[in-house]
Amino acid sequence: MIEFYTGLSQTLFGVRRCGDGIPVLGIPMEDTLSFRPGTRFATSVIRQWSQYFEFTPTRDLGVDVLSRVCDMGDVSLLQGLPERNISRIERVVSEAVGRWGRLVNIGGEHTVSLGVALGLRDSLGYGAYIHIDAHLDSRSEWPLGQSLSHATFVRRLIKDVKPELILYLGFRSYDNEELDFINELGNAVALPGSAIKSLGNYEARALIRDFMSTVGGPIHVSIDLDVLDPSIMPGVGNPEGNGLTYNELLRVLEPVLELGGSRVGAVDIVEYSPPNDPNLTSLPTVIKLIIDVLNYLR
Ligand SMILES: [Mn+2]
Repeated sequence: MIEFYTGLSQTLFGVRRCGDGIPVLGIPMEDTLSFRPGTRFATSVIRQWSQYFEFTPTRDLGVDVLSRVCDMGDVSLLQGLPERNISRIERVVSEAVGRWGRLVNIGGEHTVSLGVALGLRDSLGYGAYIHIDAHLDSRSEWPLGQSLSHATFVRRLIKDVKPELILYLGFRSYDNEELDFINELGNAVALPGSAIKSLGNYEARALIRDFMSTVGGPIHVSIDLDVLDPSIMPGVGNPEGNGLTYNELLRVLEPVLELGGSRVGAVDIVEYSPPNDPNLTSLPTVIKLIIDVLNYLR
């Protein structure tokens, strides 16, 4: 029995509530911030607007995407208690992947991925953490004095969950402290956004195949929407210039999900911030990404 399951007026794309199928879980946690607030509103806005979109993925794989999806609703959270909220997320995710084998999560702030990682580990074990983001989120403290936040949680994830492999994709903004930390890990690879832009699709797939061939356990993919360029994704808390186009994101995301196959245990799509999204300009891209992720999952 899922413990923190809440009621829904509208489900994502009008799909049924879980149920059978690939579960989608809303995690509207927003307890830590360094800049513009608003991610707590993402799940309700995405659910409401998704009613009015066609369900067409970028690539037709012959799959009726939404027929195999169900909506779990949102995790019920406390305000301003990140440690307790992470524990709640851990318990819900652990039960969900135990029952369904996989889970797609809609944030909320990026820190939710720590709770997802813990829940996945508890239930199925943990292989790789794949962090697709403009930032590395690997500071020891940020804001200074705060060791658990959206800018530090990867450090905590690595310490607590001990992934076999950590793959950072698409970063273009960092502190030297983070680069030093990553260089010392020994099991981490960091591919900046500039590299993804200059690779061909075939080269990107070959690289990702090499990285992922070393991993046995479940794969956790975490997508911070600010990896995309602010021209198509202004609706984030911490926008960063010269980001990926949507097709450049798919250049790495498609092989990650296809080569990961049934090993992909969780995909998080986080940091959408409706109050920072003028005319909800970013929302069609957020919705396309959710459909594409569900399409590639096997
Ligand atoms: Mn992030």
